[in-house]
Amino acid sequence: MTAINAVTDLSMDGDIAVITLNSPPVNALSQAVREGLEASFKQTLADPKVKGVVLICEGKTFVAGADIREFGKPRKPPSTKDFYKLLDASTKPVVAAIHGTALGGGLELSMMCHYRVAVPSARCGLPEVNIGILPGGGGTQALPRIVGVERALEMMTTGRHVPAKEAHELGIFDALAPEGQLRAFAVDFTRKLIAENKPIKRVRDLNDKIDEARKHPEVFDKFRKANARRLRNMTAPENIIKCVEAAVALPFDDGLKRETELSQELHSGPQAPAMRHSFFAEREAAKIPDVPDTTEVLPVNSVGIIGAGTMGGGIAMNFANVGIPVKIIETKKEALERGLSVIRKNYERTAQRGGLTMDEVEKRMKLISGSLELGDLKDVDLIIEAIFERMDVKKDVFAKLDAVAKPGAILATNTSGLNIDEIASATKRPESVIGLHFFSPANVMKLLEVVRADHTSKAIINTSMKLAKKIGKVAALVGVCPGFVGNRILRQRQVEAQNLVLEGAMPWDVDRVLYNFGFPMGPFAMSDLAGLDIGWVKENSKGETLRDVLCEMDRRGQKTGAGYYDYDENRNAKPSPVTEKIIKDFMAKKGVNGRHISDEEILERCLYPMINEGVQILADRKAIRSSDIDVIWQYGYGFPHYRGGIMYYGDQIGPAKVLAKMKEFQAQMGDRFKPSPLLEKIVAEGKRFADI
Ligand code: 3H9
Repeated sequence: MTAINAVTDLSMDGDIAVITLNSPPVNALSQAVREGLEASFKQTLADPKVKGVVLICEGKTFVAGADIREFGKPRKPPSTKDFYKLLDASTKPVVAAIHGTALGGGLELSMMCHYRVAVPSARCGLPEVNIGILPGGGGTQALPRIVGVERALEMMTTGRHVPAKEAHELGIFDALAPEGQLRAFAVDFTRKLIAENKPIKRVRDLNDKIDEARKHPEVFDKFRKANARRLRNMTAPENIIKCVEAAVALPFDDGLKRETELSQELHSGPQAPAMRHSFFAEREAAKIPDVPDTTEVLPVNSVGIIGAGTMGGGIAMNFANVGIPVKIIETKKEALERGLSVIRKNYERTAQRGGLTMDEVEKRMKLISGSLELGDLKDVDLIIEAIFERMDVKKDVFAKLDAVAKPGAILATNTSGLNIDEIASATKRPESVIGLHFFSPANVMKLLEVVRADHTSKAIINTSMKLAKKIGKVAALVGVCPGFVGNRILRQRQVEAQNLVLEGAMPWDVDRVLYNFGFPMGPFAMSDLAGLDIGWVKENSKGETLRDVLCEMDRRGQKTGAGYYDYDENRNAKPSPVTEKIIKDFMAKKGVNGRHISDEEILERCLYPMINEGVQILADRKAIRSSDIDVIWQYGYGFPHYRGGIMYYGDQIGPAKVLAKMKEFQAQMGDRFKPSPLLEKIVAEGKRFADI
């Protein structure tokens, strides 16, 4: 074995050269890796003793892409596109041997090689769109030549990780190797290519899939139209589509040039840095300063859930999905059966859409059992309480759990805002109590707020953060306060949305502004979807708020066919004259003369109080860093990723402007706009929210 540089080795297996990259954690294409690759390709391709080359990686993965940490800085040569020239000129076969993930620049590098073999557990994809850029290492020109235009557009605009079996069927991987035998398989594969005199397969020469699209140029506009809603406001997908148009219309090298231009456009725009921030924010959120990675992780091999309602059922699915058995406890047989049947229906719906086989549905359902006895949770490692939000009832449940659960079991509550210290006080083991706040629908939403109470042990915090990753969630650690971090900030927006409506804006005006900003829906559409009657009690309703009046009229949202909006039979929303009249009556009663409210004012009044609350949350030490708040709002509330998160957005506007506007609104409308003292302080010190 010869070391080419610190991250690249070269060894010979007979007449096959094996280039091995070893650059933890993910073998990203840092400058050192690019230099190592260039030197080893040059050396092996020029060496007459070498008949073929295998490129393989050490560690947990093949190359997972360009080194994102180098973005935004001047890039030094060689670039990955330089490898095209080397490999295209080669008369010896070069085979990429893939395990883990071949992503972005990693997959591009492998597509420059002449063949690709992979183990069945490998995945591949071009996920650049998720960081606001495009596959700029030739991927937009190479992939359509292998998988066809439509599939390439789908892969590159979703950034999906394609499993090995599918990649093999699509022709991305030429062969699948037995698990654990990748190197030997790849060397044999290369030897066989040579023995059988197989031609060198250069992606630039593949034309049949491109020819197909030349006959159907309408495919691009069809794709744009079909995906308009999903891709709205984002700049990267449109540039990706343009690159693929170039792949179809231009010779390969001209297509590469066009790709570089369109890639540079994205790198210098605002969305790429925002999405890069999101990428690192998500990974940073997993790090807890006083809970090092070396902290004990408790085994979680079984889970108990109290409550078979929508939340309990959704939470249960997360664990069954990763093979952890779950026992759901209910007080009544009918409620338990109803809950289990909803879970089954959810799985079956996924199966109908092709997301699961019926075998997998049955396997997962077998992992979920029900019981009416709390005592049946005596052996489980983690218990999550998911019943309705009443402190007295939760305390009662936790006192009972204390008597039943085994020593060391994690006792979690899914409360969305109650005081977890008080809940923990019902037990004799507050160190075992933690909040695991899932978001609805719990089997879909990616966010998990892990809520640290006063006495929660570090082992339980570490275990919860690791467990979140295992079940596919993005976790952020927050402190106990009403609404925790996400809902505490949401409250600001909800209050202001209501105020705007009582001053002259209509619900659909507020919704339109926030939708256009990039949220999946506005606050009123969201209330209609969730149900206006959540937390509404008929007996106590006195028609004092807009919501009271709507609920009293049985306009309780989408489920009743009307709420803030009117709905047709397909649940399409229409502005409602009924709601408009109620609002106008309210305003008349209060003597308010409605005025036109600009879109700018709507946006500022909804968003700036949220940013201000975020600052106060940091002052109260209820979130560790401002980027954790970004993660929470992106994954729990649909804040657009391409804007980097609510606090990052605040930094782009500038803390000084946020403060000035808050003061202006405070003077006009009162102390609900009172700036946080910390906001005043960071503006005085010329700092950013990210510095807090
Ligand atoms: C690209 O390729 C552009 C090209 O088209 C242009 C021409 C070449 N760079 O996620 P994890 C770090 S754009 C730098 O917790 P997992 C990450 O920050 C790129 N660092 O592990 C973390 O560091 P730390 C296209 C990276 O096992 C550590 O690795 N590729 C990169 O859950 C572990 O990460 C992508 O977008 C990187 N590319 O998941 C793939 N990737 O420990 C992005 C990771 O200090 N990466 N790190 O916090 C991923 O999707 C996941 O990291 C992966 C592993 C699935 C690979």
